[in-house]
Amino acid sequence: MLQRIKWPLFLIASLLFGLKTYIVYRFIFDLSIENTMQEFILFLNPFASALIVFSLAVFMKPKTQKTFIKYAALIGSLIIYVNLAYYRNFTDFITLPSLFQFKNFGDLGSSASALVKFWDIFLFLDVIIIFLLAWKTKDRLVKQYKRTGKLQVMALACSVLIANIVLAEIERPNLFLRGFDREYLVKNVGLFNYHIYDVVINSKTKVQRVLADESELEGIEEHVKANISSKEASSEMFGIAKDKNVIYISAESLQSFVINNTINGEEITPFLNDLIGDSYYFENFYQQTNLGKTSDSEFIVENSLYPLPNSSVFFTHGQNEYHAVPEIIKDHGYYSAVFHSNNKSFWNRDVMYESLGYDQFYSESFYNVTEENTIGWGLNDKEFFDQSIKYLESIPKPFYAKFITLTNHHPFEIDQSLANVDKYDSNSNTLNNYFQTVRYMDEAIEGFFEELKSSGLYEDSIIIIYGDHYGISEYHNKAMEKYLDQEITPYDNIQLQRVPLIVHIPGSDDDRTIDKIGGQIDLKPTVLNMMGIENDEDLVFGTDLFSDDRKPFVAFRNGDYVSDDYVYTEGICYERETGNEVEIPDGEESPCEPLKDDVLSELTLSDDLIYGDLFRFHDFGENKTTGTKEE
Ligand code: GP9
Ligand code: MN
Repeated sequence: MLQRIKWPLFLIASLLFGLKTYIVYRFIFDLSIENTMQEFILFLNPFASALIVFSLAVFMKPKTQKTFIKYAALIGSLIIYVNLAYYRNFTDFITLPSLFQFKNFGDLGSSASALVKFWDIFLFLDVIIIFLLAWKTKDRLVKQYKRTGKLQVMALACSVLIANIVLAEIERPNLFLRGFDREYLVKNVGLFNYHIYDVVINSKTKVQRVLADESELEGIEEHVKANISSKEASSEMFGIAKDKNVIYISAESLQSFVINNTINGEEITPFLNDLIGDSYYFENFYQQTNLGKTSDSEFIVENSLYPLPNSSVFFTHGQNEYHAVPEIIKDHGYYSAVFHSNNKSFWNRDVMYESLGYDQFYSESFYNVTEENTIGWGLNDKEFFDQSIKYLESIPKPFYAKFITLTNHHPFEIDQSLANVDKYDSNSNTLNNYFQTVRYMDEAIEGFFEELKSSGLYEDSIIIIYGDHYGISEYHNKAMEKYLDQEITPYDNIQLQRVPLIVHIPGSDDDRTIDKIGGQIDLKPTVLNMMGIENDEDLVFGTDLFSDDRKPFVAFRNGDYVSDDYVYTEGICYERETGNEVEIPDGEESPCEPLKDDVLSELTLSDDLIYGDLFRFHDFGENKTTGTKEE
């Protein structure tokens, strides 16, 4: 029978190994496949990787080819297998840094029986066949390739790989830039390309870190001292939330334009509108995220640093030293937890949350997620809050808890039986759908408030709700113009970056709508001040939103900014109040000019801090986090 086999060994190995890898992805790893395109990419990528590696054999002498193919198959299989053992324990893929965390392998060792199964031997079936073929067929399946033969083989391998990458990029735009999730990477480009990506990203990060030294910190410390920590925090709000639970709700894709607005005469967010009447509401509060979307908003809010320009900082700098709120408040007796029913490795959260000092992450595996209670990306928000309450009740008090909603996520599709407002009617399905999922989230948050009240947690808590980033991108401006019944200029694009910020303090009757400008970067100093935790030696780029002594601008990642008087975007200076372009007489400087450099230098300082992992050198003073303001 062996006599009948005529295909070259590298091709047979590619097919066998590719097929095995596909079977492992599809049936052994728990990768979620949502559509046929994803299914196809998952099928294609194992063959793409296998072909690229095994076809290198054509550049070798026949004898060496056999050795190369055999050991490439063996090593490749071992890589898959070690990942599988790791995955069985951590439901995640190996990262370069995790290889150096020996505690992980300790964990693996203690449960070896659960990780290694008898039938795993079948995962090496392809290797066994390849070894047998190499042995039994003598040199029949290997030959010396001519130049054109080599080129043809490589062209085939590269085309399959390119097809794979192009399809992956279509399925997940900016996959490599943003990283997203190890599961996404493996699903789209395969385990081996994921490992290459991981090694490149981590090496780049490590090199930057090694090259950085303490001296770089000076400029940053000076800037922060001169421009930020010298500002007075609000004395009126200082300590108002001392020893209270702090509950954050990160409201997915919630933009300010829906607040107090209607769709076909119906309020879109009736609950939030009511709540605003009983809370501090910041109506000129801007989202400042970049490629990392939700994770960027989390990063900004917890650290008061800017997101990175070219990557998701959660993904590329998840193991830096930070001085985030969860860590700071630990010394004040706080327990911290995040609640988010998505895969824990999405945005590298499982790694980053440790660096931020979170005590507990209630990710998808803590929830009962079924087809019936899923909307779009995962567990629907109502179930999410429902199922979270028992965990919230059980954690130590006072706590700092962050809830990240999911239902109001692009493409905002919802079963019509669950929709309590109409769809909009425009050329954009995204905008048309948006109102329904926003309403759903509004109802879910309302339900959560009720549950907080009935569990008795409400009175001892302050609740902060903010929109994480835009939901409707500029791409949908035509439809937006129709909905808002106005032309959308670059100025309006900036104004549409406003997201609601609601600070609700149960029992307080000093509630108002505040029109001062502010951004996500300001939340850390604001909240710490409310908690009565002084923060003088910290390195932050935001100032207390309740204070009148504030930094004069809200910066966006691309250098655009908003100040009290102006909105600067696309190189144009607008009056903030009117949205009119500022007329600049010939020879005079634009009034937007002076702040432009301040904005850029602040962004650069924040980047340097992250790239160099400079917090490791910063001296937080004697009372690193325990200082309390003198009365
Ligand atoms: C994913 C959720 C949504 O876990 O936070 O992420 P996004 O796509 O908005 O960044
Ligand atoms: Mn989001």
